[in-house]
Amino acid sequence: MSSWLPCRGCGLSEFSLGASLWAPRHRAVVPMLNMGSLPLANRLENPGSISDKAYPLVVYYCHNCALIQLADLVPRDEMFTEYVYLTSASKTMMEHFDRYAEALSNRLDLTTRDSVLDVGSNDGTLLKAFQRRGVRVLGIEPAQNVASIAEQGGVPTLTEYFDLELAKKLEKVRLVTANNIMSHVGNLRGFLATVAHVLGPDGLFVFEVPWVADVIRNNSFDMIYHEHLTYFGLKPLARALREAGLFLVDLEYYPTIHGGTLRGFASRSSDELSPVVREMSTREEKEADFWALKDFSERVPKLAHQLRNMLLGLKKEGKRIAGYGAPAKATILLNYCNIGRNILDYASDTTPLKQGKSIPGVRVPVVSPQLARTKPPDYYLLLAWNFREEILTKEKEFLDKGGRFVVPFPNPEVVDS
Ligand code: JHZ
Repeated sequence: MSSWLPCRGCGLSEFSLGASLWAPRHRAVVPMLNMGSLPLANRLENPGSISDKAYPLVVYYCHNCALIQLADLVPRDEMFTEYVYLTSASKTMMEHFDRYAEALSNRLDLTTRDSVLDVGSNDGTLLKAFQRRGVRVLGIEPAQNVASIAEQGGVPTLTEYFDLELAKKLEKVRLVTANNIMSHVGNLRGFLATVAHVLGPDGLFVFEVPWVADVIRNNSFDMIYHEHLTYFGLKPLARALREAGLFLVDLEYYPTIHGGTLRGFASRSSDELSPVVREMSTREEKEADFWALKDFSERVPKLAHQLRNMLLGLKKEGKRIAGYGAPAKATILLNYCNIGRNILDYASDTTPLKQGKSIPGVRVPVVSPQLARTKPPDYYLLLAWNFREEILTKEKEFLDKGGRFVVPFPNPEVVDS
């Protein structure tokens, strides 16, 4: 474990690690929320090789550029060499990325002469959607197992990290995409400079990031994990892009994707700046600042107690409870709230790569939905809460038979038919 000293957004190197946690100190990066030591979110454990490894998880705020971030870095190979998250695991995301490719193909009038480079291309879901529209594609994906799934599906993929050395070998492209990647990048300034390097003169950089204003508003503290090094608000985001010679010219907002996602559009010129950027920045102003983060940090432990007590109450009534989904964020929710096998019988997940393993720390086994259906619980804790609509629709029969869901955010609530 190492510490990244300068602020990931503006490069400020003054860290104030101690004493007064809340004093808004000028021009320093300060710790705001200490979540203790927690396991890596996506490191599901194989039976027989339980490690219980945990790493500190502390959220910092930069008083210079307002970027919310982690400072302690877990070596990236520990997190990304083998990955269990597949974009194609949900219908919602498949449809989202299909619409994404359609919108971008139309916006840029992409033809067979154009190429799209997708950084962190995962199983190739987005690039396949571009291929269906006749565009040339290349994926960059460091996780070997996930990159092979993309390759097998016909998506050319380099199993590499995206850095300047690699970018120098690539041709300039019309469109660079990076979805749910920028939060994972240790050297954000270097990453953005690399994007600028590979982008053609009239190129567009399009990216998606979870919006920190939504994390704060929805209380979804389980979005904080070691992989997510940066929690983007608009002001620090626009600033970091500018320093790489890119301008945030447009924004779209997807409230139901990962609990609230921003799609940003950046180009080399600010000529086509959309008024939406200013409107959203004004809207965000007080939602992702020091005080909003401070209030959130105070709410988090209380919410964790509330959720645990609610589940313990159900257990006392003799109810059987299981987890629905085994997303990365479940590792954080369950470990931080101390919800273990005494509360959850199992977590059901559709991803074959996750089944047969267990959620680290709490050791809750992950089973297939088919197996779960043979031992249905009375209550499902909705760990994949970002797919609430998709899941509640899919589980109509469970609900109709009297089954219930506990939805953890924004405040724990029980949902029935
Ligand atoms: P899901 C991912 O986090 C990974 P995760 C990543 N680190 C990131 O940055 C964030 O997204 C933003 C399952 N499921 O998408 C499939 C069912 O079992 O919330 C998935 O394993 N049944 C890149 O892991 C999990 O739930 C279903 O009906 O938190 C959802 O994972 C559905 C719809 C899903 O991402």
